Order: sequence, then structure tokens, then C-alpha cells
Amino acid sequence: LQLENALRHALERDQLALHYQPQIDLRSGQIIGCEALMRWHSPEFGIVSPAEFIPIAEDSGQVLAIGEWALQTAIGQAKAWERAGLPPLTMAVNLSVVQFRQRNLAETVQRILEQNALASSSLELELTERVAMDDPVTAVDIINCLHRQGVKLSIDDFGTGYSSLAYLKQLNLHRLKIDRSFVRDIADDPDDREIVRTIIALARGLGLRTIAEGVETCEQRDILAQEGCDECQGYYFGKPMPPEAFIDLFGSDP
Ligand code: G
Ligand code: G
Ligand code: NA
Ligand code: MN
Repeated sequence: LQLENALRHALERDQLALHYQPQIDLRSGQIIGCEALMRWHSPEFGIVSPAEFIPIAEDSGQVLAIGEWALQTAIGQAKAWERAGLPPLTMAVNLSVVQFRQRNLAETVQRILEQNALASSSLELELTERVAMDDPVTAVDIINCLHRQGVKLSIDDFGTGYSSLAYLKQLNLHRLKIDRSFVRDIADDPDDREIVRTIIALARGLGLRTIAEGVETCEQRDILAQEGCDECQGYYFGKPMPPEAFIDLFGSDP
């Protein structure tokens, strides 16, 4: 409850920030995008993880305002980097189940893209399996509507939830994000490697790209490349970082 009360002021007091984590194409080695990850700097509680405060914000309804702030901030940032001459990047933003259930989600997204003059193809929305499969019939409508607008959709933490393959087939998705729990021991655990191989084959069959999360070593990266994974994200390539650090690292890319 204390956390909930403090969270009430977080937005207006400017305590929320987005950090950005690079995403790398395995074939070219080039950066192709980033994921926006929320950080809350609370004067009382210190740095609070979104894993902790997003569920609270979902219960209290605050996640709608916070989520719209994140969309606005990430899309504004993507436009600023485009203007600054960074290579073309896709900006990935996480969506809460509460945002996803909003009737006007597609309109909200469209409005923010237009306000910032950002191409819709530069935005990707990340849904967890749970969110996408919770109410599959509605999910198909919303995802296909966003897809028609040109926004990319991906399934986060893939392999940890329960995806109905029948529904997965109906969704106009851009990529599957292979959960980092399968990547962690991929060099030593043949089962994990087999799971990753299977997800990549499934994605291929459905015409989707794959991105592996939580890549921390060059050995993991090499195995993922061997298995035909398209893209990677993880501490090996860069931690989530404030925008100034991000442009320092990637702004001067040759
Ligand atoms: O970056 P970190 O490991 O602390 O993120 C923890 C969790 O919080 C992850 O599951 C991530 O998807 C989620 N998360 C991070 N930023 C956002 C956000 O802006 N919106 C939502 N809904 N979830 C987020
Ligand atoms: O659920 P989601 O995939 O959105 O979670 C993203 C979270 O994973 C973020 O909190 C981010 O800080 C964390 N993360 C990103 N890269 C790595 C990594 O290489 N290793 C570990 N352990 N966590 C990572
Ligand atoms: Na995510
Ligand atoms: Mn994830």
C-alpha cells in the first residue's frame, strides 16, 4: 500500500524513466532496435523494478497513465534518435494486459505516432503469452488492427506461457522473443538447446523472426547463430541504459 501511494506521485514528480537495451542482428552484427524498460527512482524506496511496481499499477489502474507515458517517451526518443542520425531502429515497448484490454489502444498508439511523426513500422509492441492468449478472440482483433496500422507485434518470454498454436497462427506477429531462461544454460544443457531449436523452427514455419533474450556470453551468441536465431538482446551486447549512454555507444556507429 505504501508503494502504491508513492507510485501515485511518480509520474507527476518525474520519477519514472525509460532505459534502452540494444538489439543486434546476428548476421550483420548491426544494431537494429532497442527495448524500452521502465525504471522508477523513488525517493523513499530507491530504484524499484517494474517487475515489482507494474503489478501494483495494474491493480490500481495507474498502469494506463504510466503505460501511455512510456509510449509517448519511447516514441519521442525514437524520433529524436532518427533526427540525430542514428541507424534506423525499431523501438520495442512492453504492454500491460490492462493496456491491451483498452478498446482504444490502437487509436492511442496511432495518435502518439502521429504527434511525433514517427513511422508506425518503427514501433514494436511486446505482449507476453499470457496477455495474448488470455482472451484470444479479442487479441486476434486488436493485434490485427495494430498490424494493419503498420505497428510490429511480438510475443515476449516465449516458451514460458501457454501459447495455443492455433491462435498463434491467426496473429499477425513480427517475432517471437525466446525467453532468457532457455538461453542461460544453452551451452551446457542439451534440453534448453533443443527447446530453442524448436522455437526457431516453429517461428520459421510461421514466417516469424526470432530474438533471444538474456544473451550474456559470446558462446551463447555463437550457439544461437548456429541454430539460426535472427537477433539477440542481453548484457553481452549492452545492459538497459539511459538515452545519453545509448547515443554515446551507438550514435557514432560507422
Ligand atoms: O528491466 P527489468 O528486468 O527490471 O524488467 C522487469 C519486467 O518489467 C520485465 O518483465 C519487463 O517486461 C517489465 N517491464 C519493463 N518495462 C515495462 C513497461 O514499460 N511496461 C510494462 N507493462 N512492463 C515493463
Ligand atoms: O520480461 P522481459 O523480457 O521484458 O524482461 C526484460 C528484463 O530482462 C529486464 O529487466 C532486463 O533488465 C533483463 N535483462 C536484459 N538482458 C539481460 C541479460 O543478459 N541477463 C539477465 N539476467 N537479465 C537481462
Ligand atoms: Na519485454
Ligand atoms: Mn522477455
